[in-house]
Amino acid sequence: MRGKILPLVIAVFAYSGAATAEEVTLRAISAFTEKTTYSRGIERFIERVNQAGKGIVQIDYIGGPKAMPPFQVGNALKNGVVDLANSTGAFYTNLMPEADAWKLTQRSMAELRKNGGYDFMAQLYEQKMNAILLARVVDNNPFHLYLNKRIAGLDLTGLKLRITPVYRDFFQALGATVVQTAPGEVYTALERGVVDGYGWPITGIFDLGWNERTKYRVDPGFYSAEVSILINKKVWDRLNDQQKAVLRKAADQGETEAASEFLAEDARETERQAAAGIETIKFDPVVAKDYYEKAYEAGWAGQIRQSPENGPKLREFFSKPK
Ligand code: 173
Repeated sequence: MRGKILPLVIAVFAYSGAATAEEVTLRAISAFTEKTTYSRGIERFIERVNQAGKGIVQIDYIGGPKAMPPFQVGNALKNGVVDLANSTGAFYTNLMPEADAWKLTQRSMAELRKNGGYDFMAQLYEQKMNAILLARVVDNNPFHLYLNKRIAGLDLTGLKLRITPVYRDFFQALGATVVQTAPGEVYTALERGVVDGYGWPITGIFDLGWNERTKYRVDPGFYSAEVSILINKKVWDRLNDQQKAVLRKAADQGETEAASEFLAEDARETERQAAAGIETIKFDPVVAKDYYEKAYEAGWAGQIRQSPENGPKLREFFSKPK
């Protein structure tokens, strides 16, 4: 008797396991403050997944920098401490210097997914981050230099600026002294006069109240801010096709809408800054061109210095011929 029942019991369990795969819950974290501009992409992604993924896949949002310092998010994702992360390449250059090259893209993600640029980066994400980049949820969003002291030209000598790796090579090339901080420390640094200005994209300076401590924005903007949703590769590989499809769909939607939404938001925030009394420092066209070109020269030189092998290839994929 026993010899017959046991195999049957095992067979039934094995079958039910395969037919009704259990709902999986993934843990997500953001390197940016909850409910601010640069967490919006993942927060929307989570809403969509939790809606479409009932009984299939759910996401538990741990939150932003209160839960984990922003510069540690990349490591946590790599090591599987979290399953999903919202971050920008500049915040995990310690693991993958090439990730900061997203800022230098002059092509759309749709183009990069076709021209091999995305695939090339995907290999590096797998090797160095143990990750898959599911979606770039910030695009068409230039960076700017914000100041509390006037400048007349391209010489930033004597100015101390808050940076991340995004701006380091460029601002130093113009003579500035730089100090790296997480976004959460910018307000206090401005308030105490520890810095004379900071780098940040065109959107989001109102999120943490920096508008109160900002006199000038320098135009033109440069580069293209990148924030992306990453998933740990081992976690991804363990998901079934249905679970992957739910995540993919929400990710694709996020990447597609980011490109157009940010264009509109850039314009709105530019007006909002002017209305808040932030003055624009505008160079004449020749100087402006020089400033803009120096940004890319310094940015690519930095990439190539940090990765002599991959830097030049990324430049091929990401740049538009002049
Ligand atoms: O300035 C920053 O903290 C930074 O590097 C960044 C990158 C992408 C979006 C917003 C900020």
